[in-house]
Order: sequence, then structure tokens, then C-alpha cells
Amino acid sequence: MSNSLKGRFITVEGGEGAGKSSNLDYIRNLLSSAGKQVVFTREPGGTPLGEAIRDLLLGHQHTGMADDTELLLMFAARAEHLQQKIKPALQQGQWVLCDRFTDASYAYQGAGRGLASDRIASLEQFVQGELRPDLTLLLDLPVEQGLARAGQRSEPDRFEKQEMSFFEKVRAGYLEIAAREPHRVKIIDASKPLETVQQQIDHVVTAFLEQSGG
Ligand code: Z5A
Repeated sequence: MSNSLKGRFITVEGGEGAGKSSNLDYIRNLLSSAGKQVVFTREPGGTPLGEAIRDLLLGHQHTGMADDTELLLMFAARAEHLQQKIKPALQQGQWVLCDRFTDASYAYQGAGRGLASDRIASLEQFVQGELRPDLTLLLDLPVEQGLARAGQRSEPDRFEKQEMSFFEKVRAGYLEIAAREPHRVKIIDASKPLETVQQQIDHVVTAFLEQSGG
């Protein structure tokens, strides 16, 4: 376990149209069925202040936002989220299931925008100290397939308006993290039909539950 708290911290990551929303409830149910008390949350967001920052980040009123500003706002929302919600829940022995976390900053602001990863690492250390997710499920699929799926949804947010090359870099950034940290980051082949994706998720979550003492 990479955090020294009582609960477990699980994050779910992926590019556009990877199916996070479609699978988060499924993961929550797997954990609840195993008797875990689950706090479900998301980034950017998760607290009233974090959700206000999310609106600034995803909305279209600041389209020319500087890359550094974007990164700092992600971490400002994260600092609030950790202090108000994530750490207190973990301290009480609850399991936190979070839709995106710091890997997204490395993938989107680092690989996608081109910000240096050592600057992201400094913020990670400053805001999180030693706290890292215990398990991360990375829903991975070819960019074109993900964009085709996401295209069926509503009005695109500020990130969804990026070009294909941006999402290719994001995907490569995520895969690089998974290659570096195979013990924590489990790749799920999200290009498959939902049922097959959920079988893979089931396998990973069940193994993690066993490893965590059931
Ligand atoms: N961001 C960042 O830059 N830096 C950071 O540090 C953090 C975040 C924390 C908001 O994220 C943005 O914040 C995000 C990165 C940035 N930008 N983008 N893009 P978000 O997580 O809130 O938004 P999202 O990426 O759009 O995720 P989402 O809403 O959870 O959706 P999704 O993963 O794209 O998937 P979905 O809505 O579940 O599925 C898309 C469609 O595909 C839908 O019609 C499904 O029915 C369909 N689907 C899903 N799975 C399947 C399968 N297996 N087969 C066929 N069809 C499927």
C-alpha cells in the first residue's frame, strides 16, 4: 500500500471516450459488494471549491488559459480535495474511488501540453506528500475510437476541443506511467465491448481486494 492510511485509494483514468463514466458504478458496486464503505469522487472537483475550479477549467470563458495556470488550478482543486475529503475518508478506513487524479496531470498537462514532468512532480510532492493511489485502472483504447464514442455525447468541454495529436500524446503519457508503475497501474483494454471491459475490471479489482485482505 503506497499510503499509510487505513482505507484504500483507487483511481480510474483514461482518454476521451474511454468509458470511465460507464464503468465507475460497476467498480463501486464491486467494492460495496465486498463490504467496503466507498466514497466516490472526481477530479477536478469533489468539493464545492473544487467544483467551482472545475467550471473554470472545463468551461469556455477562459479559452486562452496559460498552461501553467491550468496545471496550478488542477493542483489547487486537488489540495482542497485531499484536505477536505480524500484524507479524512482514508483515515476513517473508507475506500476512496476517484474519477481521475494526478496521473491525469502528467498525461494532459505534461505529455499533452508539454509541461516538464519534474515541475508536476514538485507540485505532487507539495500537495500530496507521500500519498499516492494504491490502485489505478487505466482504460486504454485507440484515440480515434475514443473520439468517435465521445462524439456521440453533448457539447464538448474545453479539453474535448483539442486536436487528435493532443490526445495521442495524452494516451502515450498514460501508457508511459503504466509501463513505469505496473504494480499500481493496471491497463484495461477499453476498445472491447462493455461486458469484456467489465470482466477485465472484475479480475483486477478482485485481485486487489484479495491482496488487501478481502
Ligand atoms: N484533467 C486534466 O487535464 N488534468 C487533471 O489533472 C485532471 C483532469 C484531474 C475532465 O475529465 C477533464 O479534465 C478531462 C481531463 C482533464 N478532459 N478531457 N477530455 P472528465 O473525466 O470529467 O471527462 P471525460 O474525459 O470526458 O470523461 P467521462 O465523462 O467520464 O467519459 P468517458 O471516459 O469519455 O466515457 P463515457 O462517457 O463512459 O463513454 C463515452 C461513450 O462511449 C458513451 O456513449 C458510452 O455509452 C460509450 N461506451 C463506453 N464504453 C463502451 C464500450 N466498451 N463499447 C462501446 N461503447 C462504449
